[in-house]
Amino acid sequence: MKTRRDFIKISALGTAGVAVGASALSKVRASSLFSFDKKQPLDDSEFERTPTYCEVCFWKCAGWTYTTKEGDVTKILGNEIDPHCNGRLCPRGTGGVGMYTDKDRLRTPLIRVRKEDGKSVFKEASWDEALELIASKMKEIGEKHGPESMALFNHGSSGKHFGHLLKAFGSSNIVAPSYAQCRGPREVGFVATYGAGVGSPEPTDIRDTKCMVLIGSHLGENMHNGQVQEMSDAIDKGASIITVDPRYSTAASKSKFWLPIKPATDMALLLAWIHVIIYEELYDKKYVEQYGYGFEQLKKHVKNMTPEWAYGITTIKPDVIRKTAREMCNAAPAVIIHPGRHVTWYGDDTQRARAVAILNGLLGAWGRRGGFYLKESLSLPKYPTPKYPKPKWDWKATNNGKYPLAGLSVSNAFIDASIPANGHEHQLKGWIVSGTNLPLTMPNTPALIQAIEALELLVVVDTMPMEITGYADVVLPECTYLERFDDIRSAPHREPNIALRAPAVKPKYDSKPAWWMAKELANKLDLGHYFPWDNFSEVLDYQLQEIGSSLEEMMVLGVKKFERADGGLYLRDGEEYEFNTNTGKIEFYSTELAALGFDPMPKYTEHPQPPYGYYRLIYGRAPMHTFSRTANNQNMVDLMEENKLWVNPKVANIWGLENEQEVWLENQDGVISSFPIKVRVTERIRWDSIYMVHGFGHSNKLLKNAFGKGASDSELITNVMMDPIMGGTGLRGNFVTFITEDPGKEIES
Ligand SMILES: Nc1nc2c(c(=O)[nH]1)N[C@H]1C(S)=C(S)[C@@H](COP(=O)(O)OP(=O)(O)OC[C@H]3O[C@@H](n4cnc5c(=O)[nH]c(N)nc54)[C@H](O)[C@@H]3O)O[C@H]1N2
Ligand SMILES: Nc1nc2c(c(=O)[nH]1)N[C@H]1C(S)=C(S)[C@@H](COP(=O)(O)OP(=O)(O)OC[C@H]3O[C@@H](n4cnc5c(=O)[nH]c(N)nc54)[C@H](O)[C@@H]3O)O[C@H]1N2
Ligand code: SF4
Ligand SMILES: [Mo]
Repeated sequence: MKTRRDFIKISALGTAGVAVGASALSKVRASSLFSFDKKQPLDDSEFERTPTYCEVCFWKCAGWTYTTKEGDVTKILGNEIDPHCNGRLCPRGTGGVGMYTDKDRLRTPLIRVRKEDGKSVFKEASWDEALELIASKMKEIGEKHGPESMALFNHGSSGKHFGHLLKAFGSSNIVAPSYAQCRGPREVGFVATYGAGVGSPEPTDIRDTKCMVLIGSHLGENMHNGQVQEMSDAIDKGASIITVDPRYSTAASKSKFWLPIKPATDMALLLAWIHVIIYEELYDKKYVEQYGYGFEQLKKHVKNMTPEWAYGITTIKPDVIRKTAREMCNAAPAVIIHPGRHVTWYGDDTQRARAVAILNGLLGAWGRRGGFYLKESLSLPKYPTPKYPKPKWDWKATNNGKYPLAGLSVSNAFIDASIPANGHEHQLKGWIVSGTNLPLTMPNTPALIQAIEALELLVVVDTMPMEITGYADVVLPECTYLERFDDIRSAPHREPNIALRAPAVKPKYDSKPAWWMAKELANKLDLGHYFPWDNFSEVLDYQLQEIGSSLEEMMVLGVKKFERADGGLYLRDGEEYEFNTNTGKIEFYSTELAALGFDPMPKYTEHPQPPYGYYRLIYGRAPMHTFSRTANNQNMVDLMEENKLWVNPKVANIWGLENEQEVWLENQDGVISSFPIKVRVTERIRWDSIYMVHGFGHSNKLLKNAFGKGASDSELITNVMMDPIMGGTGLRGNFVTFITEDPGKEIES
């Protein structure tokens, strides 16, 4: 029998530095190499089932929480009709039960009483006491500095409830690191090209693709469910995968071509591909002529960007660059140059996303079967509440005149605007933080700490005692997603669809749902009229009735699909289509970037390479963990307890490093990792880089499973390569060296 671990076991190939053809492994059915829960639904006579959508990551698969008649959660299974998961959850989704059963959960509100040796000492408090304190502090901040100086940092469903509260209070300063530390540059790059962002789930038509190019996008380890399932199916149907990654990823092991690129040089490869496709006249002429703008400028621009030019930069051989370009063209338009998701790498990320968007455009992939489908979602009516007051300033002011194309607020700019010494005209004085563990999420920890120390109020809403809760003035324990209602999930897909999350069990301990906290806080802030419901289920029922469903129906269905309203899933041959850009066309030459003084077409910029004795720090995902949020979950710990440091054998030889040996890392700025990490010597990583899975190295001792396990990439990321176009923080310009003796660093917790 296959165990969950089997699918990530891939034998190491001694091929670092060259492109490889199809390995024996890729002949194995791909679907058997990815692990999903395929168990049949439980017998309904013994169990009750309640609809939910998953909160272990933000793919938000819909499923069912099964409970015994006694009210114990036994299992979570996927909803068969959900297009995000097709009835199968990933290991983290089924393991979500562990979030509910975690013994280390926050149990009661906490108020900080003092700091001892820089560490917070909390006392337990009643809800009334904790909320009263927050409300009085918020009022004080509002009166002293204006309501706009309160900000919300959030990730996930709970943030929506606090967002509503904050807007009612008079501030629209709401931010999520999933923009400027994640997919922001991709959205901006695609908007500049197609007038539309990519969004989530990505409208990549993977199931029907004939060729998919993954550029540092490691689907399979990046376990976004529907995409990974479709990729398995596409491989089984003979699609070729081209993976560009300095590391032999799971995806690389299933690829026809693996291009072990020198990190930070992807732009040169992309430009060389564009060169080949244009100069070998392999692009989609009809499509480019009908929909494209600026083709001639692009052609001139890439004239000298030959595969030979790119070889010297990327270490990818010219014939491999040509071969892979032709591979894409042979499949076009059923081809996807995947836009990636976490794309804040080197500071020119919007421009790299532009190059990806342009390449897709040349191949006619946008709006085509096997390329990108035209997504559609249902917009839900808003529950009637009073109009929000108009803030005097908003998040754009926190950018201090920078990042003109930021489409959403920029978390690092919020941090800058919270540090008084930066002298911003518009400063932030209080934060509510919900569902984001900033110390393990934001680069440049010293700036984060400086900002936190200057705040007049820091409220943290979380389910677990995390690194961020340690800094709070007030901690509010949220119940897990299995214990609460949240907003309806209405995500864009091939067909519009909605999913319901309802509580399967009562909240454990003294934890509460975010909607309740926001409402109670509103009452104390004299804003109760913005929350005219006793239970959030009333809001949901209202919204559902308005679209011809009901809470009752959705409790039975869990997921409901709707007909498309907006035309076809794909562009029809020669169909008129106006893109939402200045020219109404796909802009190979961006008029918007040009008008703002940025390069209208992407250019290769040389980025620093590691100094002697240092290696580039790169990181990524493991299929059984989500960032730092699963590190303490027993179900996930059973599958992977800590991260390891991938080191190339050549490097291990030079340093005399052995498998399982513990090392500490020191970065270019002298920052030393708080914890050691065990070495894993492997050919699967280039010699100029080291790799670790993000989300480990927890320093909060209250996390009994996670404390001190593995190392944190975040604390070593002190050099941030800023994207001037939209404020993204490039995280991959940090270099580390090894320390083999315990440096005796003191750990704060
Ligand atoms: N160094 C480095 N930094 C990164 C990344 C990286 O790979 N390396 N990745 C980046 C990316 S792509 C992203 S999207 C961001 C994501 O980073 P974050 O925005 O921080 O998101 P998570 O890690 O999911 O958030 C974790 C927090 O949410 C809490 N939580 C879990 N469930 C709930 C809940 O139901 N309610 C509440 N209130 N809290 C809950 C967890 O306990 C934990 O404290 O990080 C970015 N930062
Ligand atoms: N299991 C799991 N799945 C997840 C998540 C999770 O936490 N856990 N998080 C989700 C989220 S929010 C996001 S944003 C995505 C992120 O996932 P993706 O967008 O797919 O990937 P990244 O984390 O950016 O990329 C990691 C890969 O980039 C490679 N890499 C590093 N440097 C370079 C370089 O210079 N060039 C190239 N070509 N490659 C490079 C690394 O070796 C690694 O394989 O994953 C999502 N899926
Ligand atoms: S991909 Fe996995 S963790 Fe993410 S929402 Fe789906 S089941 Fe949950
Ligand atoms: Mo992300």
